[in-house]
Amino acid sequence: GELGVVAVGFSGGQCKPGVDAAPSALIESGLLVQLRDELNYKLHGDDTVHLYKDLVPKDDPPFRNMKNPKAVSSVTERLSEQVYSHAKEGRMVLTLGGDHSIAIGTISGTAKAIRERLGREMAVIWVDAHADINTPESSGSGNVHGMPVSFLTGLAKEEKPEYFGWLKSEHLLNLNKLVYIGLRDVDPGEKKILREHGIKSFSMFDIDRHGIGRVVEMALAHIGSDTPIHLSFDVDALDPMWAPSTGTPVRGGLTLREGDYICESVHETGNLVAIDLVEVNPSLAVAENDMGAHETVRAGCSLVRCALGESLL
Ligand code: DIR
Ligand code: MN
Ligand code: MN
Ligand code: MN
Repeated sequence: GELGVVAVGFSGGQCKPGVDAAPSALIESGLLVQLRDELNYKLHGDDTVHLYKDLVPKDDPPFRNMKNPKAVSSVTERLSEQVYSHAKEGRMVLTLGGDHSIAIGTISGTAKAIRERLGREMAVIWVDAHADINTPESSGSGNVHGMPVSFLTGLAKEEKPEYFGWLKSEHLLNLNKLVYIGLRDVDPGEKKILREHGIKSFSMFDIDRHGIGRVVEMALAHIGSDTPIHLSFDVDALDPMWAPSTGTPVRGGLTLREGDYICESVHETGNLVAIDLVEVNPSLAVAENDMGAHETVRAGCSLVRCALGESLL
């Protein structure tokens, strides 16, 4: 198939440097070559890592409690157009982040393209230790990587174009088309939002209770067959044993096999239209073991290959 690749070296949605180096690390470890030579994808785009330096303003004071609001807004606006231009041609889109704020760009871009091409609303499977559904007002950190889902679903709204006001109805995701897997560190304000809107969520508790096979089955049943799926995978969904090099690791997470299984199952539906891999931060290796970064990059590559069909026999 045809694969649009967008490498996004952006870290402004949170405060730790290094997550902007992830796309290079993933590409240098051979991911794109494997997708081309082993999984037979025709790659569109390039292995240039987009840094969007021209879009990051010198002066970017907090707005409604958000940190780096203009930078995140203008980078995701540009990214939204890039992803849209791949998806409207019918290409699968792979975005290599970057922190999870970039999903404001990727999901808005595919949502718009799928509406135009297929007249359909797509679904999102958000695999993460965190719900990333804070509004600017409910967020304790002010980091926009904890808010993308609230902007993408219209729970957070802003008129000013330089502060996400560029997001229009065609970019948005229906709350009943959103499913979480892997949650285990959800803020009180986010729990209230999940509850009040009845958002479908499978926490680590659900995975322990039912097993990953049943959880994925229930998640896909909620979405419905024949619905285009955007998979947004935060590597911190994995247990730090498998993915230690990430900004906000939370113990008690998915095994690499469980993560790969989610990706394989989504591939198997035939409905995958886009995948994001985010929050790999190669500079955050564990003190006593500098294999951490290498292992995290390897885990990220495995997830992407599984989503793109590596496990098919
Ligand atoms: C926290 C952490 N809920 C926040 N979020 C993270 O800052 O809003 N998301 N780490 O990946
Ligand atoms: Mn490019
Ligand atoms: Mn997370
Ligand atoms: Mn996240």
